[in-house]
Amino acid sequence: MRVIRTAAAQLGPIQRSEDRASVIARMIALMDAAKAEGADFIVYPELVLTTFFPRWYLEDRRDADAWFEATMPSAASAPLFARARTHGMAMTFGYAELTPEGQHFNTSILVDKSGAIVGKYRKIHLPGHVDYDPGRTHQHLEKRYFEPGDLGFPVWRALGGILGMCICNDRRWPETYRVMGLQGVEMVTLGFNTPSVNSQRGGEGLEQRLFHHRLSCQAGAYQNATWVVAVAKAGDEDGHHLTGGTLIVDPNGFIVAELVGEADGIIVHSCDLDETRFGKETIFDFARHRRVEHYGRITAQTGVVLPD
Ligand code: ING
Repeated sequence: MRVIRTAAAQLGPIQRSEDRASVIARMIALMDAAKAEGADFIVYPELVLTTFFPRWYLEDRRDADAWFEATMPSAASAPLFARARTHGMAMTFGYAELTPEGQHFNTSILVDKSGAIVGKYRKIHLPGHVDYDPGRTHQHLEKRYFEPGDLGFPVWRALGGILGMCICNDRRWPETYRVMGLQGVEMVTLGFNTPSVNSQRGGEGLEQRLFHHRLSCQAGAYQNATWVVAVAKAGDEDGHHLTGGTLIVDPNGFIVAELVGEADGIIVHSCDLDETRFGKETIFDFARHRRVEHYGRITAQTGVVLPD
């Protein structure tokens, strides 16, 4: 048994007017609740310190820097790191990273029980578009405000196992999980901000979005025999609704816990990393079953090459 008692900590809506101190206070309250349920690891959403700002078009991208963190821990998030150390609780959370060189990433960090940042991931699959798109019911400007991640899909030895991170749209791409699966990952954590309606297909509503969200997380977990912990920022932000769907998937692809509603809240589950062994040693024993000589297109091509 190698159990990580894991809390998935959903944040409800963060309005554009809400400041970081208020958000950090909400995150600390969730951490206290997780501690009370015996958690030793807490997973927070993507871009958790601010509203989901890629919905807002700004002519001058530099004006968006107000939503970024130039240091981490930042002054605003220091109380969260302090509380985590007090609780002896490891954590992950997502934020907008502005590097000293002036680069912009949609980033997630892994912080160990001592409060040290032991892992960093920068979102690779950026959805949306760069310029204002009048054809959309709402904007989704991640390609405007962020660069694609430059750290690959790393994993880290932490909390007695092998952990990895991805972010939101990454969960829809099988390559994300497989690259970590090929490194033996036993738990993938991810945060997400998912608009409840498709800005290009009005008929696609909340239930379809939640279906695709669960499908993506369950497939990634099953096909790589890993736990997946997916945590929403949910609810109505300045009139723009984000889905809930915070959930924990076991290494066989079964959802073992899902949070109902769109407010701040936690689900806590004892995730035994040894439950990954059966899948990794039988149906998804990559060394015995994969035939890489036939997979060339996956890295040779970016887009589709149609037959003659
Ligand atoms: N949000 C959405 C997500 O992947 C999206 C964007 C929604 C893409 C639905 C495709 C379909 O959940 C982020 N932040 O990636």
